[in-house]
Amino acid sequence: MVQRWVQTASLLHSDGDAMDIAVLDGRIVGVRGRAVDRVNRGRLGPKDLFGWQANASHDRLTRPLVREGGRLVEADWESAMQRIVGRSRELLDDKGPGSLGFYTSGQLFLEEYYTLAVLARAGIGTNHLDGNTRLCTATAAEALKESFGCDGQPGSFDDIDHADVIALFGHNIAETQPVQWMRILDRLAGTDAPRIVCVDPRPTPAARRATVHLAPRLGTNVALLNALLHEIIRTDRVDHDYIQRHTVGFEELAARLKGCTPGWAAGICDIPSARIAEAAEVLGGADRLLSTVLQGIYQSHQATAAAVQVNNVHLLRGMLGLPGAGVLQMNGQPTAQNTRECGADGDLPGFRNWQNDAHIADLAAVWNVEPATIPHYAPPTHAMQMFRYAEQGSIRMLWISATNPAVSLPELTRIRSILAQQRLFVVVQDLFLTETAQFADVVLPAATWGEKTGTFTNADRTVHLSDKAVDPPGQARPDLDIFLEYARRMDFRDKDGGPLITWHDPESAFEAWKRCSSGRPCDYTGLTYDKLRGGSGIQWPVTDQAPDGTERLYTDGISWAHPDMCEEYGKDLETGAADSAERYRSLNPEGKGMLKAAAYLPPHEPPSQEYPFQLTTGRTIYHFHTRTKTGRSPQLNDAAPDVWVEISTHDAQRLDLDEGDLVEVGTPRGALQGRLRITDLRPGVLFVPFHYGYWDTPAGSGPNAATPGRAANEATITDWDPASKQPLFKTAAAALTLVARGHGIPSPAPMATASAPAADRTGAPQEGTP
Ligand SMILES: Nc1nc2c(c(=O)[nH]1)N[C@H]1C(S)=C(S)[C@@H](COP(=O)(O)OP(=O)(O)OC[C@H]3O[C@@H](n4cnc5c(=O)[nH]c(N)nc54)[C@H](O)[C@@H]3O)O[C@H]1N2
Ligand SMILES: Nc1nc2c(c(=O)[nH]1)N[C@H]1C(S)=C(S)[C@@H](COP(=O)(O)OP(=O)(O)OC[C@H]3O[C@@H](n4cnc5c(=O)[nH]c(N)nc54)[C@H](O)[C@@H]3O)O[C@H]1N2
Ligand SMILES: [Mo]
Repeated sequence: MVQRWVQTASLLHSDGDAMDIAVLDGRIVGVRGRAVDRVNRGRLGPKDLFGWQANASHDRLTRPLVREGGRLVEADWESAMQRIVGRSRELLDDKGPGSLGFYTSGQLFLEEYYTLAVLARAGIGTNHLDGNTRLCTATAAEALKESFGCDGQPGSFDDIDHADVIALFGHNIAETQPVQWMRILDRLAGTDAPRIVCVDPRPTPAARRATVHLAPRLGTNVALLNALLHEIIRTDRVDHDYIQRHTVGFEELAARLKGCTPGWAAGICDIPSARIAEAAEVLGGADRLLSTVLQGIYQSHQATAAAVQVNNVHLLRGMLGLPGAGVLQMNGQPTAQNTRECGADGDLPGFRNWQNDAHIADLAAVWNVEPATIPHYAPPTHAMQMFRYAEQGSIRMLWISATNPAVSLPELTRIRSILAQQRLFVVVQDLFLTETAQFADVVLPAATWGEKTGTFTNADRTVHLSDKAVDPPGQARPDLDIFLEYARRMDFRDKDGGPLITWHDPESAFEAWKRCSSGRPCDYTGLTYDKLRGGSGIQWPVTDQAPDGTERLYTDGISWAHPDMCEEYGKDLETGAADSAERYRSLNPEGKGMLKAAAYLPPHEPPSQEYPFQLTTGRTIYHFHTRTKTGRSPQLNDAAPDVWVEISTHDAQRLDLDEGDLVEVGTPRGALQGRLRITDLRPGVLFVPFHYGYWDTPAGSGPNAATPGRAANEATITDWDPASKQPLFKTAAAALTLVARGHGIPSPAPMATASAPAADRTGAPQEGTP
């Protein structure tokens, strides 16, 4: 019997599926979907249904740990906080604010990010604050800034119900946002089924249902998109009136696309040119086009350049701001939007422009500090650069909250060696003794979803409240309380000598954030906790003029690209070189949508004789990231208990490999082992899920002599997109070697997903594969 239902939303993807937590005797005993909510109408995915069990896992951290004589030992909060504050003060005195770095998450709450942003930027005064959103949606943010001058999701999930064409670019939606996929399935089963265009080298469920499935060679998204744009312009499927009124850059884009014919792209992408033309025909013929973009673009070669070309399709066709016509530069993590808008990543709070002195002055006024207090001499440091600074020794303290870089960053041998350095003081704030926590000097036990209150915003700007349902285990504390406690102990002051941080709990933090967001695109001023209780989530901006929120942005042209308003002055998509305010003003004086071209450049690490495969990595429906939660849920763990390696029928046949064979995937960085799954994957490609680290193996924090590598990131490359600085997890060259025959042992891969065994195992190229 359930005693109470407590309102929340899912924290295991960016959908924001609204749900209630069932409470019995102070324990979580289940969840149910919230039928009133606009996002999911009561539906839930497998992780939503089973993931909550991790909260009550027996191995939750319940006390702080500190390193003594090389070992982590239990301590009380007083001594753990004293160590952190002591080291912070020492470093501030000896080396200055640039020696402290904060690496946070896309999984905390808005109130927590905002507090962290204020304490890091105005309290410590460091520029080194970023989120794991850098690995996740930095490209979404950058692409929105490049095209629309500002972050902020243009479209709405409701567009799925209205579109006549849905185009998925590098997005395995059936596995990563299953509830929105259910919505697409509803449409496909109805009388007015949309046509699907799917661009993905794997046979994802969406690819199997697509009108046109394009499986490009990895890292060639820009060539493909340029050909699609070329065809849309050649066949004059452009909305000239929209272009005239709402955009700049059309002539240059059209000129730079000269020669980008389907025939040209066919050679680069290794897709028949007729298939590219067919996709262009579907996109060009759409009356209401919805496009979604995710990691197959963001984590692949030329990430921002490719994501911007998807925006270009919509600007050219005037497909924005109407039911069914919109672009979703999708988020991945549940609260990634908040990391970005609160300035806990490489942005300033409220999408303020670090190069615009008026924005800095405005932020300084909100915080009551001098403008010079807020570092803005350079763009905020991105995560990959922070790890570089730690490697070189200029960052001496790294505070890692709610992320597990010892599994999720590229080239793990390097990451482990950075975290293991004596001179680097590492603080890890987590629920579990993760691979990363094992390198920490201080481990802080955190409360999580269901154990603390806060708000968060999904991929279509829907804000949900997540109420506390149960107490955290032992001495674990909400991240907000930890940050507030640190700020209090550090005694951060404003310019009048008052406390810098004036709030003390989630709701007062939310009210403080509302003041910071006022007048900015992500305006929360019309929201309150009360308004978010009981009914549906609400999409920002929420203001006096839009008290019930805003379903779609850009319903009447582009709103926030004006030079005085914009979040960024733009970058060169090929090199990442930043443009100046003057140049932005001269190119886009009235703040219109920007059509920006990018030439295709070949991937940096092409296959070679030694490394003949292209390696890509990603997800399965049953697991979330490094599995700290889903690996502790029996149903989810059993559904995908160990790593595997996907290969095409064609390559398996050629190399005489069979399902279940144990193979090693090696790159110049490192290697991992897994059992083979033979699928309808594009020939020449290997796929490895990145979920499997070491916490549940005898090796603990990394591979050792007895345990071979199994994390995908043993093999990935230290390289990033020049514009968004997002690391490349989806394009590396790799070698494959047989370790042992499977002799009938199947691979542990799920059977009914993108990992499904190939329909035809004869090795003949499949219909639909290039
Ligand atoms: N079940 C589950 N759901 C999740 C998550 C999870 O861990 N598990 N995580 C959440 C988060 S944080 C994120 S960021 C999202 C990610 O969601 P997705 O982006 O949908 O997931 P991925 O599997 O990373 O990558 C998507 C697809 O990109 C394709 N791809 C690889 N390389 C290329 C390329 O060069 N070009 C193209 N066009 N495609 C390519 C892959 O074949 C893969 O099918 O999922 C969110 N939802
Ligand atoms: N090869 C490869 N690597 C990838 C990707 C890929 O596709 N391929 N995808 C990248 C992407 S998109 C992402 S988003 C990242 C994800 O990478 P990570 O962020 O490293 O992955 P998680 O396992 O989600 O780590 C979150 C941590 O926060 C802890 N946690 C959960 N809730 C709370 C809380 O309330 N408070 C605190 N303090 N801790 C909490 C969890 O226990 C967990 O240890 O991985 C990236 N890495
Ligand atoms: Mo992500």
